[in-house]
Amino acid sequence: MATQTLTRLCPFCEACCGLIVEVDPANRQVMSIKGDKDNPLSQGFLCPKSQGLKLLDEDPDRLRKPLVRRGRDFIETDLDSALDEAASAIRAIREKHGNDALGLYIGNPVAHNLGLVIYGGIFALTLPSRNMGTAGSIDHIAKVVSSTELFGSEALIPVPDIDRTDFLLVIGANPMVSNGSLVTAPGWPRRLEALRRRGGKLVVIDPRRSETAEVADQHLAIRPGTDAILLLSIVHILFAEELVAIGALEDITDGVAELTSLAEPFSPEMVASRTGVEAQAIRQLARDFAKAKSAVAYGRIGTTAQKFGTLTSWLIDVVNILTGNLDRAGGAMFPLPVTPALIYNQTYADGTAPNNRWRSRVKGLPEVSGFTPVATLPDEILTPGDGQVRGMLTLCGNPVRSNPNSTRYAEALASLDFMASIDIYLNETTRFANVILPPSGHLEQVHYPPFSPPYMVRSYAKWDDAAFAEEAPGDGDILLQLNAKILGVDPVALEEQALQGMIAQSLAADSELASRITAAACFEAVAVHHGPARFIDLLIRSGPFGDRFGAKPDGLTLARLQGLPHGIDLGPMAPRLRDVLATPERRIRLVPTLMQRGLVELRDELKREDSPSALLLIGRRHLRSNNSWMHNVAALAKGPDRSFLEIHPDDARDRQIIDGATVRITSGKGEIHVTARITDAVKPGAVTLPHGHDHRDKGARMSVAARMPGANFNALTDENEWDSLSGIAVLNGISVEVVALRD
Ligand SMILES: Nc1nc2c(c(=O)[nH]1)N[C@H]1C(S)=C(S)[C@@H](COP(=O)(O)OP(=O)(O)OC[C@H]3O[C@@H](n4cnc5c(=O)[nH]c(N)nc54)[C@H](O)[C@@H]3O)O[C@H]1N2
Ligand SMILES: Nc1nc2c(c(=O)[nH]1)N[C@H]1C(S)=C(S)[C@@H](COP(=O)(O)OP(=O)(O)OC[C@H]3O[C@@H](n4cnc5c(=O)[nH]c(N)nc54)[C@H](O)[C@@H]3O)O[C@H]1N2
Ligand code: SF4
Ligand SMILES: [Mo]
Repeated sequence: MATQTLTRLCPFCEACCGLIVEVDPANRQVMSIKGDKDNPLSQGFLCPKSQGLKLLDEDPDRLRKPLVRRGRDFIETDLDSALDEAASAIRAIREKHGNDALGLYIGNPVAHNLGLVIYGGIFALTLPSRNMGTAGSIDHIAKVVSSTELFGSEALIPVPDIDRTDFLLVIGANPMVSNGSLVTAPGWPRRLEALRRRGGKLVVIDPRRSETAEVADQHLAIRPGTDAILLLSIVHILFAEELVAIGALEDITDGVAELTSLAEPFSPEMVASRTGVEAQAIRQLARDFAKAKSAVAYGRIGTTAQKFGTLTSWLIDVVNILTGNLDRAGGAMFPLPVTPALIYNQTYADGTAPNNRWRSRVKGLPEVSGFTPVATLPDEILTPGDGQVRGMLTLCGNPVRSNPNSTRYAEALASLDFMASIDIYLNETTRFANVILPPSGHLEQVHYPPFSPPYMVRSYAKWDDAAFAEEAPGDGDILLQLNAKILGVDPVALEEQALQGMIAQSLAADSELASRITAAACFEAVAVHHGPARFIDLLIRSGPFGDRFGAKPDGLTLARLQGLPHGIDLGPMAPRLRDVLATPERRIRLVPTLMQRGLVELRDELKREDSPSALLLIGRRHLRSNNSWMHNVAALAKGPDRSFLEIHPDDARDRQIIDGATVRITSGKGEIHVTARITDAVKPGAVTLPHGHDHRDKGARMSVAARMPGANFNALTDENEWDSLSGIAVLNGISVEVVALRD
């Protein structure tokens, strides 16, 4: 047995950890997966999910052959027949009912799959529909909209410089478990330890004493959904105590006076009872943050997938700006990526923001970056009329677990004329498909993280060739073939046309490059590679670290990157906002018009009273889980029930709930039964539960996951609750009643 040792970036989350993978290529076997100590970014860190690279392949339930529906059953078939069946059904729908009748659901793992990102772009361009959406709309688009309004571009999302900051304020994120999102900094435990060792401070604002709060200097337990008013109060204090010092960006920042008066009413005393955080603690936090040598506020899903997601995302950056911490070392910075953002990368054009340009047909949710919020796709499917969705394609998505009111999502999918899925499992969602197209394993595909470069705390790149010969086409290849079949064109021609389009775009935006190289020569240069690699070569070479097609002979090319087993570290973030600011007036808009609208809604919300018996349900993540999947891998799924409700002792006592009791949780949308665990880690009035559980649906084929205890969080969430500025779904701060079940 001849084994080989190769390096790989883990494709399972945004951390992009470097792995050492020992394989036996002849037998297509993975012997071991370890952290790569020589990877400059991750330095040996890895989490248990990394083992999925081996275990997912070995899972007998993982689909290996395409499935097509025949009555109630699926039968296996060959890829060509399955693609033909899908293509002709989709073509028929588009011809009969129009472009918008085909919906596209782009799930989270797409963000980690190069082929799907590149060919997904081609699909969206050549088969346009208003009913395309991404998991971003149940995840982070509130931040996308806030960055667009502040800085003019979706691609300008500031990243916390955690390796150099003196004060890290984490709001609604739990990177000790999630490993970070919208920031690629593998190894949070080591990095947070380093922060403390250099005398820095970590403060966490979270309704739950999370694993990150456990290692923090201070934890402020906030009432769910009230971050925006807490942040407004911090802004109030910064002005009242003359702590505002914008520094280097002052001359390009508008709206300071306006902000002063907007924040005026939000004294800490005024917001204390609503947020559940004492006035003195808010005041001290504002002072500590402002006085730290460098400081950065960072927020994630607890601040985005909530009622005031855009306002909260905006205010986080406002605090960074007012304290002089935007675009400086130790603050919130804009990474210089080796390859640019490939999704959510639009900027203001002719004075118009790349969002809100149109609204969804049925409920009027705003578009962002050309995408409709996925949570409203069931409305588009179930509501008759012009533009009704009749067919769906899902890419790595499980909306029947991940989206609000998932019960209705299932009903909607069941009512479709046709559905196809590119997925590795027959699960809660794909069971509604007519055709399921499974890709080859991860190690049979090349890997380059398409989504993460703009969020890396150091400019970094690594390319992974396939470890095993391909036994079936990869995800991207399947999508390209489907795309070509729907259009009735040759896939090679379709891809080349797209590559030529990207080259033309690059040259049009880069006069220096265009003055030296023709599109044809550029094409020839990158065409030495195959498939999506050609697109990446183009982006690397024309990018800030590239060889600029000969002008910088020492610069990076894909070929050079292929020879670097641990990738290449091209240095820390450096100030750059001045050069890339993309608002029409090339200035920072401290108070964008959109936010003023949001503030009116926020003031109305302050007047609303909750039912006295209601509790506010928020999410929780588990280290060995990945949203709604990886639950069929026994080694990751084993262990005690994780799908329990965390409830504070006071709330449990009021409801006569004892530890370990089964409780019923009800919302306006549904009910579930789970075990209650009493803990003071959660704030009174709040309860926590992980999402993505319960895999017992009839027709799914996940034998391990089906035995895993758990209930579906999103049976409770409401599809009619969204952040009006971005359309992001409200997944945190759900009003629920909890009662003990007596059987
Ligand atoms: N192990 C593991 N890692 C993952 C994932 C996974 O499922 N498992 N999923 C990946 C994905 S897709 C993403 S997007 C990231 C998410 O990355 P994170 O956002 O870091 O993930 P969470 O652990 O959900 O942390 C959100 C925190 O917000 C808190 N919270 C909830 N509501 C509020 C609120 O109203 N205000 C405040 N201040 N806090 C609130 C919760 O208590 C929780 O601690 O994680 C990624 N990494
Ligand atoms: N209540 C609540 N709901 C949430 C969240 C929350 O915090 N609370 N978090 C939200 C967030 S941040 C996200 S990102 C979404 C995620 O929601 P989705 O993107 O809808 O789905 P996932 O749960 O990530 O499931 C991924 C799907 O992709 C398939 N898959 C995995 N790997 C591959 C692959 O390599 N190729 C192919 N073809 N298929 C693959 C899996 O089988 C599964 O069907 O959930 C959201 N939903
Ligand atoms: S944190 Fe875990 S899942 Fe994420 S990239 Fe690293 S090893 Fe993979
Ligand atoms: Mo996510």
